[in-house]
Amino acid sequence: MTPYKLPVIFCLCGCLVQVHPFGWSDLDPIKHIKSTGWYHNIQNLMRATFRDKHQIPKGKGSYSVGCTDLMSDFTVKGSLLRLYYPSQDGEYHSTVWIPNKEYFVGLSNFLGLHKFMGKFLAYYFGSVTTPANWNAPLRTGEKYPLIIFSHGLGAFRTIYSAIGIELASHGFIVAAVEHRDESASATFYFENEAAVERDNKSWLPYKCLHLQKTEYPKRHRQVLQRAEECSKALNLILDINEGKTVKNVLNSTFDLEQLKNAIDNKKIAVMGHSFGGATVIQTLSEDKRFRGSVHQNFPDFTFVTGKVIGYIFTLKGDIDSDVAIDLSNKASLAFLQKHLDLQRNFNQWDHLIEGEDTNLIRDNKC
Ligand code: 8U6
Repeated sequence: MTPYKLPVIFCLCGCLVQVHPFGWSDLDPIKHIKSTGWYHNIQNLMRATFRDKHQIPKGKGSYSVGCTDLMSDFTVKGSLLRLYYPSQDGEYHSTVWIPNKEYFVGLSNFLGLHKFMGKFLAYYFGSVTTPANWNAPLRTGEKYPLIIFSHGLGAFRTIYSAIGIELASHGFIVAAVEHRDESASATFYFENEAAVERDNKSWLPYKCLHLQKTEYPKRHRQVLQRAEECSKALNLILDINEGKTVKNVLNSTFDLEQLKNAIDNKKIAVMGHSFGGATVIQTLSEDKRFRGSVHQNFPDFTFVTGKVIGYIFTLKGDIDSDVAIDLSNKASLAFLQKHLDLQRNFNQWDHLIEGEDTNLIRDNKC
C-alpha cells in the first residue's frame, strides 16, 4: 500500500460520514470497556479528519490577492500559467482550486489508485475554493517583483495556491507554470483553432516511469524541458509587461494590458517545490535573467577570473562576485546559528535569511 492510500481511504470514510451523519460512539464496540489512550487517540484522529472544515489559508500580507489563468499559445509548446497578483479591493468570486475533473483522474493515476478514486476526489475536492479574487483587477501604483513557480512531480499549476497567495499578498506577482513534460498529473492544450473555439481540450496525462535504468535520462530530459518552460513563461510575462498584445487562449475577463509596466524587471526569481526545486537549479543555470548571480558564483574561480573570461564561462553574473558571496556566507551563518542554536553574533544577518537587502528579493521564500 502506498503511503497515499491511507489518507484517501480516510477521506472516503469522511465522505460517508458527511452523507450519513452519525456519532462515532454509535459504532463503539467497547463503549462499556474502560477506554485506553490509543483508542482515544484514534477517535481524536478520526474526529480531526472528518469533522474539521479545512481551508487553504488566506494571504497574511497587506495586499488583496487576485488570480487568473493564462494560456498562450494554444499548442503543447505554449505556456499555461496561473497568476497570483496584488489586486484591487472589492467583492469578487473566490478561485476554484482544481478547475477540471481530469486533474482528479490524473491525481488518482499518479497516486496509483483505482480510476473510481478520481471520481471520488472530484466529488470531495471539486468545489473547494482558494482565497484569491478570481479575475479581480490588478492593484495599480507600484511595480511588483515577479516569481516563476515550478510544481512538483504529479502536481500541477493550481495546487500551490497557499504559496502563491501568500507571496502575492506581500506584493509579488507569481506565475505558477503548468509543465507539459508529462510530469504533471494532467495538463491540457488545444490541437487547433477550431478546438479552441469548441473548448475541445486535449489532455496530456502523467507518464509513469517504472524502469530504474531509463528513469534518470527521462527525468533529465523532463528537467530540461521544465527549465525551458520557466524561461518561456518569463518571456511571455515580460512581453506583456513591455506592452505587447498577447492573446489569452482561455476565455478570461482579466485584461492582460493591466500588466503593462506592472513588473519590476530587475527583480525576477524562480521558485519551485521538489522536482520543481530541481527545475529551479536548472533554470538558474540556463537563464541569466533570474537573480543576478550564477551557478559558478559560489566556487572560487569567480574571484580569480577577469570580467571577459568570467562572462564567457559564466563564472560571473550581473551581481558583483564579492557582494554575492558575502550575502551567501552571512545568510549561511545566520541560518546555521538559528538551526544549530549557536551562541554567536551571526544573528546580526538574520535579515538576509528573510531576503532583506538591496541585492536580494525580499520575502522570497524559496
Ligand atoms: C493524498 C505532488 C494526496 C492527494 C499531490 C496526495 C497527493 C496529492 C493529492 C500530487 C503530487 N499535495 N507532488 C490524498 N511521491 C489527495 C488525497 O497531490 C503533491 C501533491 C500534493 S510532490 C510529490 C512527488 C512525488 C511523490 C510525492 C509527492 O512533488 O509533492 C513519489 C513516490 O513519487
